[in-house]
Amino acid sequence: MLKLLSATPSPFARKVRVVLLEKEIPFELVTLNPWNLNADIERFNPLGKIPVLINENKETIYDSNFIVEWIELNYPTPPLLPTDPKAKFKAQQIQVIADGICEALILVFFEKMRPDAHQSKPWIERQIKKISNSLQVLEQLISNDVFCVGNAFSIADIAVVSAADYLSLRFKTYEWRNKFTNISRFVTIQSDRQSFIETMPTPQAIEKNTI
Ligand SMILES: N[C@@H](CCC(=O)N[C@@H](CS)C(=O)NCC(=O)O)C(=O)O
Repeated sequence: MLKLLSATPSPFARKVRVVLLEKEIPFELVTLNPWNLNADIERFNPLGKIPVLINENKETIYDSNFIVEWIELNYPTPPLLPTDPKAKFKAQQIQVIADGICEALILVFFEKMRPDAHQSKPWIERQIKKISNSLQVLEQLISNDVFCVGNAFSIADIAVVSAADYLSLRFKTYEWRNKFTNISRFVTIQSDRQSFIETMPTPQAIEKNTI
């Protein structure tokens, strides 16, 4: 059986969990905290990051985008990566932007965990600008349709919902829903989906002295 190393707040692991649920692929979920020093994820991924998928041959697959491609190749039904080149391009583009928002947000989150005197305000501002600019682009790319790309549920929808819910979890003061109403409407429409309900992000305690 496939095994997924995951963490409860992780938007990247969530994308993979949603893909596995949507395709009804049985898998063992192993929940870790990648930030804790004893998590020892390097055994599976030299980058020390989750998600990591371990397949039946004990091969380790990491980086959520690559995991999604691997799953799509091996479990094509239902398709979650469009096959039409233009649609695939748009879906991948949306995924890259949504993931980038999460990466910038992680940097803000950890910078803010430092004592005030050690925080770099320009660094935080730089990351927040990436988040705002990217949300602005997503706001344009997401029309008023139910799905981000064409008429089918895809990785683009999964990536946007994962990023948006992660913003709500980690950056409450940002109030993205007031600023980006297309994204907000889209996320509300999608929120009834069982795979999203089952994978709503929740915080994990991070040990002191981790960063
Ligand atoms: N590009 C990677 C990002 C994965 C990532 O940043 N994971 C975080 C958790 S949300 C992590 O494990 N961080 C631990 C670390 O950087 O040491 C992906 O898409 O899988």
